[in-house]
Amino acid sequence: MTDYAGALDDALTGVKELPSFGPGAFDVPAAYAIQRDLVSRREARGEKIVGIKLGLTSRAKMQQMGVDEVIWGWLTDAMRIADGGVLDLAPRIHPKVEPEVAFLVRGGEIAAIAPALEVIDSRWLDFKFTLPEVIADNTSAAGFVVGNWQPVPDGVDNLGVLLEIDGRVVEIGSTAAILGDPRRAFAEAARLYPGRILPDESIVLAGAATAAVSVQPGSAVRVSVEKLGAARLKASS
Ligand code: OOG
Ligand code: MG
Repeated sequence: MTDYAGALDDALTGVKELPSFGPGAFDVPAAYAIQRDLVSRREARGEKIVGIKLGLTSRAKMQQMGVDEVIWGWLTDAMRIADGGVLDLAPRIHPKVEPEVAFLVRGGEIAAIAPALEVIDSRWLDFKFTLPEVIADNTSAAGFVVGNWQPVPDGVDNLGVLLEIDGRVVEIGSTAAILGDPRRAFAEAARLYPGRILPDESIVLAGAATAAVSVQPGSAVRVSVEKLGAARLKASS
């Protein structure tokens, strides 16, 4: 049997793309088992799980990626980039950024919200994959930035979202794009999480509000979410 987790881990650590195996190679339950195996390899290298991310919670992303189901993956401490910090492009294949919101978990509930940026970097060739393949690849997770945590303001279901690169607006959206309300993404995360109890201090990324945009060397990336503020990163040159 093909060692899919090994092949994906080699693609990750070797910074090389893996061609899709095509439809029917493995199904969604098998994909989550491969994902778990892949992330266990990262844990064996010392990474700690700090939360989970949802993917394909917006129509823009479903259309961009050609798949139509909410998916989820793991976030580790090694993926975190400080707000305003540097995204090292050396270990990346073809990174893209997307605007998100993040939730902080306490007592199984939303304790705080923050504007966030996700860096995705599919290990699949040209970002082309089947639904099980993107799940197996830990839903393309590669990095994330969380802005300032704050109490959830009234009404987060229709906040304006801007993605800017080098001061130019490249994507405009609304938090309404995230399952109608990003809090719904949080409920989905709690439903999907093994055992259904998200540990305290977990971070949940709700999913992108717009399509993702490629990152170029030296680019300054900023996401701003109405009422919540901004989160930033700078790509290495
Ligand atoms: C899959 C990851 C999707 C999102 O926010 O929708 C995702 C991909 O687009 O490669 O993170
Ligand atoms: Mg995302």
